[in-house]
Amino acid sequence: MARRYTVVTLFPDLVRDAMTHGVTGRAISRGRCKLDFINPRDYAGNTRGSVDDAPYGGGPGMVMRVEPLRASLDAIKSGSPAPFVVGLTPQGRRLDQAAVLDLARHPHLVLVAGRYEGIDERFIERDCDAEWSIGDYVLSGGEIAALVILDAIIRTLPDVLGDDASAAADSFCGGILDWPHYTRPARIGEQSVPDVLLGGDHAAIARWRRKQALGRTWQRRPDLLERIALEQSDLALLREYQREARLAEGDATRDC
Ligand code: 6GU
Repeated sequence: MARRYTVVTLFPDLVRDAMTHGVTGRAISRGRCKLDFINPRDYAGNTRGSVDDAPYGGGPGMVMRVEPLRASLDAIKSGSPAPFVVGLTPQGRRLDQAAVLDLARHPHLVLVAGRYEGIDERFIERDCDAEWSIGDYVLSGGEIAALVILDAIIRTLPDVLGDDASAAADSFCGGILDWPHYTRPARIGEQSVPDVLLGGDHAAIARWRRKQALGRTWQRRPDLLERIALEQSDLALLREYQREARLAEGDATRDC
């Protein structure tokens, strides 16, 4: 069965339009997944008619009301097996590739994009199965977070990427960064492609790539390396990279 994704949002067009491009657009048009939308404004009810209200306790901004969100979920749930409901707010756990792979297992995922100052906590508490954030910065709403999450999930689905190996080789699959990539021409001014990539020795190329991936992770994201146990062969490659990096740094200092 194709995966189903429902976004609860006040701005369905924003999310729909962005999803029509590239990998996600193709996945949808080929029926690998289904994307639909619910606008809480359509469920605002006739008591107040608005989707937001002032915060209890005072302070700036408005808070999204429980009833339109709850009615939105009721509209989705009628008929289908229970979906997994995710609230998107900066207060959620921070998304990473492991979380993406976990979310990708659900046949039906509902992403609730918050707007205004926040969502009434009772909706998060009672109606959401999880609360996720996409990083330590504040967005004006959860729509862009929903796009990020959907893009990340959909590219992991079977038969979505042209070459399944390219999903497996992505940065973070295996917990480290990707190696550097090059294409023609082999030389642009004084910038040339590393010789090993031009040679056709596939074992040497694989070794060079692994070493670059490990080395760049060590330089740029040491926090990632702390979370994984490296095999002896990887440790040896990383030591080699570190030795070369220190030599290059020594050369640079001498040049100054
Ligand atoms: Cl999910 N929502 C908002 N509004 N801001 C964010 C976020 C989500 N994740 C990071 N910043």
